Amino acid sequence: MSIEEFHIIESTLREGEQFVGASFTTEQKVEIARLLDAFGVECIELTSPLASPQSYEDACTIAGLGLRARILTHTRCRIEDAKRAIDTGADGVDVVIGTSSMLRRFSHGKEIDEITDIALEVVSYVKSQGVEVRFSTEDSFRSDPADIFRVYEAVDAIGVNRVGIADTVGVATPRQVYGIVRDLRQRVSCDIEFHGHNDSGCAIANAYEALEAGATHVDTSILGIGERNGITPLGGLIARLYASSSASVAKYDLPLLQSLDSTVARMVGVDIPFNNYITGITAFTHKAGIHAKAILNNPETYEILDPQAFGLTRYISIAHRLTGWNAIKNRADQLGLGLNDETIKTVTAHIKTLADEKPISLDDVDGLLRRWSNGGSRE
Ligand code: HCA
Ligand code: CU
Repeated sequence: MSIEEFHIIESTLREGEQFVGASFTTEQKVEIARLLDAFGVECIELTSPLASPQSYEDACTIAGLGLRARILTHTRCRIEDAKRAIDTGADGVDVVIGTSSMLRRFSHGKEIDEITDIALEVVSYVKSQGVEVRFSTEDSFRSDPADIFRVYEAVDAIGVNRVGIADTVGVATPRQVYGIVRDLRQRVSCDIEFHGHNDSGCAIANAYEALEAGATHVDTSILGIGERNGITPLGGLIARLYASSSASVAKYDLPLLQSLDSTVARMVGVDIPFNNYITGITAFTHKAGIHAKAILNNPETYEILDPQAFGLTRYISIAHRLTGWNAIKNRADQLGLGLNDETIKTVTAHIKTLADEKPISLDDVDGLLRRWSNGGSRE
């Protein structure tokens, strides 16, 4: 299966609403949904319409916006829930049930046979209403693979649109994800979705491995927001996919990532992390002299992501002790100062000495360069 064929299920309006700082108003949900649609995600997942009366109203509103993206609701695997979800007018219902021994014991108390019966009942009901249906098992990686494969095969046999594997607790490694999705790919003919939490920092790698193993859909949220420290971030997944094949993400309006990240950061009251994929303030900043020199010659030396593709620009930091004369020369040229290489090297040495004494700014560097160009010196 080619990794070019994936679909993003953007769950900021479902998993993201489970982030502790998130409490979106209707207007905010509509703004996020429209932005995601403009970006080009294939599906938008919404909070269960049973969560609250407003959640139901908002699901109806978003389903009625006429967006290009498919609108999916998310519910427990129960007929009453599925009915209410269908009432919203959404394109699909994503149902989920816990299959790990822990969830079976401490959550719903059901055995696998019973879970299979319920799954079959709910899947066939949603299908009979002409609506798309996905069946997923919560905590898939702490479930017995034989158990979950049995349920997946049963719902596949009656025509479920998609089955989902969920790393609910962020415990899975990329190799485990690859293994389970590859095995599942051989057992079912329907689409396969992966949903991965980021507790141990593997959410992007796990989503990527799921796609490599034949998954067709991956769940994301903006900035990765969700329960605890969240899930696969949209921007991080895009960075990973772009790094392997920029053509694979050409279907998305990449410069919109910046507005998606900053809009949601503002709404949930956080800053975009400085080291965030693509939109972090330092994502395209280069510092050491050796890096700066190479970047000035050819940005691909130290960049696998082209900032321009995301509507962003790179920045070369030169006011510090690690600076190099090529970067200083480039700055002198920017300022229109015709300094020869020898002088540039002398100024660079002064900058390094000065930076050893105290933090310096670009203004300090510019001042030094100007003084030298006027025939002066450091003093
Ligand atoms: C939840 C759990 C979930 C569901 C994932 C899915 C998880 O409902 O909060 O529907 O595939 O991580 O298991 O987000
Ligand atoms: Cu989750």
